[in-house]
Amino acid sequence: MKSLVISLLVAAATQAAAPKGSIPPGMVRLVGSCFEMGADDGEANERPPHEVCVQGFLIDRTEVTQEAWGKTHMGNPAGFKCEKCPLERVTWFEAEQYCREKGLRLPTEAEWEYAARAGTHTPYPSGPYLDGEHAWYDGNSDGKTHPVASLRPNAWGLYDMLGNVWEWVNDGWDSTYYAKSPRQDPKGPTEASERMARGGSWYNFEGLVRSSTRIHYPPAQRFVNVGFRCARDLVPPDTTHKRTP
Ligand SMILES: [Ca+2]
Repeated sequence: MKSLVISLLVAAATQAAAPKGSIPPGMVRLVGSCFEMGADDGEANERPPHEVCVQGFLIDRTEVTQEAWGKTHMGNPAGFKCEKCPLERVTWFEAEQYCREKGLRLPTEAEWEYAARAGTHTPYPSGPYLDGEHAWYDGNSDGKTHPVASLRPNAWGLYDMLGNVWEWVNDGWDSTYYAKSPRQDPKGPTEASERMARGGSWYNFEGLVRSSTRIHYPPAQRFVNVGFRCARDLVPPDTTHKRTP
């Protein structure tokens, strides 16, 4: 527990030092750093844990809501209609298009896990166990999605990274990718028939609602527990790589 507390403090200090600038509303700027991606004690597809470094980037503070999506031309496919709740039943293609039309992009799988961990090395940002204060999962969701940011954020100010809805990321699925992933800004396999989603959802038990849990689906499929959030490169690039202890 002591090391977790230290990690959280270091992480918070690291991100607090991120220079301000023109950060778009609703986004958080994360400085670049290195971290251990994956886990030894999770599912086979989370192994091997491996060090990854990402450049600084911007990421949405919350999952994309139905209210935000409603301003587009694509209609609202959500199963749980609720303006402040995350959009779901969205395909990977639609999510990618939404981000792109806003000058954004889907986060890479590495960026997503870096943001979800917020400097922690434990299964959950809150430690070894999931608590009901940070994530909607089957133990507290009452079988539905909930308005974004209605629970507590992680140490870097990001809401619902775990739970509420799984989040499409840009990477494709390759069962051997973690064993050969580049250390610097991995972007996933160049060819893949399925896309990754991360973080677990309102429907899942706590064993799946972890920072390193990985799942993959055909990109044209819709699920009532899969949504997304967007990210963006920093301009100019932030190539700082401060190691998080
Ligand atoms: Ca989520």
